[in-house]
Amino acid sequence: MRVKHLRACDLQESGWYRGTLSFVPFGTKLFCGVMADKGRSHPLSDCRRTWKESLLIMKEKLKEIREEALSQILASDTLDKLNEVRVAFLGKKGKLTAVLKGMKDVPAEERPMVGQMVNDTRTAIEEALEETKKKLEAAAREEQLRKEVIDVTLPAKKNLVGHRHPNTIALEEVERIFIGMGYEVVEGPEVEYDLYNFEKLNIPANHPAKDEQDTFYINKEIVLRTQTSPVQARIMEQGKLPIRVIAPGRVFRSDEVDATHSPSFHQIEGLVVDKNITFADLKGTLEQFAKELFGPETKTKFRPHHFPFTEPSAEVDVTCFKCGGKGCRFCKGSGWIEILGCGMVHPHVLEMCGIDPEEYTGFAFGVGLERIALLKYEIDDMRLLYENDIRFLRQF
Ligand code: 2NL
Repeated sequence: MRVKHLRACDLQESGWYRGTLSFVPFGTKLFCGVMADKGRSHPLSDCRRTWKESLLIMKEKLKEIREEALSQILASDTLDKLNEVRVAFLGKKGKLTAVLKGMKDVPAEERPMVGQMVNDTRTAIEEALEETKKKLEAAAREEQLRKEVIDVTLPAKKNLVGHRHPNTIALEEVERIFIGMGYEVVEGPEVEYDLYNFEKLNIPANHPAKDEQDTFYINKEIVLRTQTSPVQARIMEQGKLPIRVIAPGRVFRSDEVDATHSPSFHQIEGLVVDKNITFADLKGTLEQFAKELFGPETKTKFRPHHFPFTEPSAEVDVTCFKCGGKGCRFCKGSGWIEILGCGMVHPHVLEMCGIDPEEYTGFAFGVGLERIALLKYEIDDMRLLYENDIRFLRQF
C-alpha cells in the first residue's frame, strides 16, 4: 500500500529516523517512493523533497557519521577502545553498515553514486582506524621497550652458591678412600629392631649400652639405632659373601649436648668378611685409611680394647697431624689422637648372622663422622656443626 499523506520531511521532523540509521532515507520504502520521482514531487504526494535534496541529506548524514567516527577514533587511547569504535561504525550492526544495508532500496541508476559516497566514508573511517591503530601499537611498543630497558651498568645480582656441610665433606672423603679399596657403601633404617641393633651384635639384655640412659626406645623391641652395625648385620644375613662394605649414617644416643656429645650424630662402620681374613688385613686397611685421610706421614697405633661384637678389639690412634707426634696443645701433649674402634668380628656375631665362623672370618671398625670433621677442620666444639650458622659453615 502506498502511503501518500506522509512526507519525508515529516518523518525527519517527527524524529522518526533522526539519529536512527536504520531509518536513513534509503532504508524505507516510504522514501524510495519519493526519491524514485527523481527531482519531481510525486503527483500523489505533497512532499517537497526532490531526489537531489534527498541525496544532500544522505551526504549530510554520511558526513555526520564520518565526523563522529573520526572524533571517536581520535579520542581512543587504547586498542580496545579503538576496536569498539570500529564495531560501532563498521560492525554488523554498525552505523555505516546500516546505511549500506539500505542500498538495496536505492534505485539502480543511483546506486553507483550513493555507493561511491558510502565507500568514501568507509575508506576514510578505515584509514583513520588503521592510522590510529598503528600509532597506538607503536606507543605500546615504545612503552614496553621503556619498561624493559636493562641498565647493564648496575651491579649484578650475586648468585649465592651453597656448598657441602663439613660433615658431608668428611663423609665423602672417607667414602672416596674406601671405595678406592673396593668397598661398597650401604645404608639401612634409622629406626631399628633391638634384635639387629643389640642382640645379633652380641650385646646381651643386661648390657649397659642398652640402658635407657643410652638408648632411645620406641617400644620394647624397637629403638633408634645406636650404631650403624645393624646395617652390616642385615648384610651378613643376606649371605652374599665375601662382604666388603662401609655403612655411614645417623645414629642416636640419649646424651646431653656438650662440646663432644649430641643425641644425634653420625657413624661410619666398615665390615669385611671373607675366607682367611686376619688382623693383619685390618691393620693394613686402617693404616692406609689413616695415611690417606691425615697425610702419608701418619703412623697408627692399635691399643687393646673391648667391644662386645669384636674379639680381639682395639682402639686406633694416629700421630698428631699438627705436631707430627711431638706433642702439642691439639693432641694434649701426647702426640697421638684417637680416631676409631675396631676388631675381628666375634665368631658369635657371625654365627647369629648366619655365617659359619669355621669357614669365614672378618674385621669391622667404627668411626665417628663428627670426630673426623672436628679433627680435620680443627673445630673445637661439636655444636658448631649443628647450628648451621652460615658464617661458620662458609669456612669449609
Ligand atoms: C667405635 C667402635 C666399632 C664395630 C664398630 C662391628 C659391626 C659388626 C660386627 C662387628 Cl656387624 N663389629 N662394628 C666393630 C668395632 C668397633 O665401633 O668406637 N665406633 C665409633
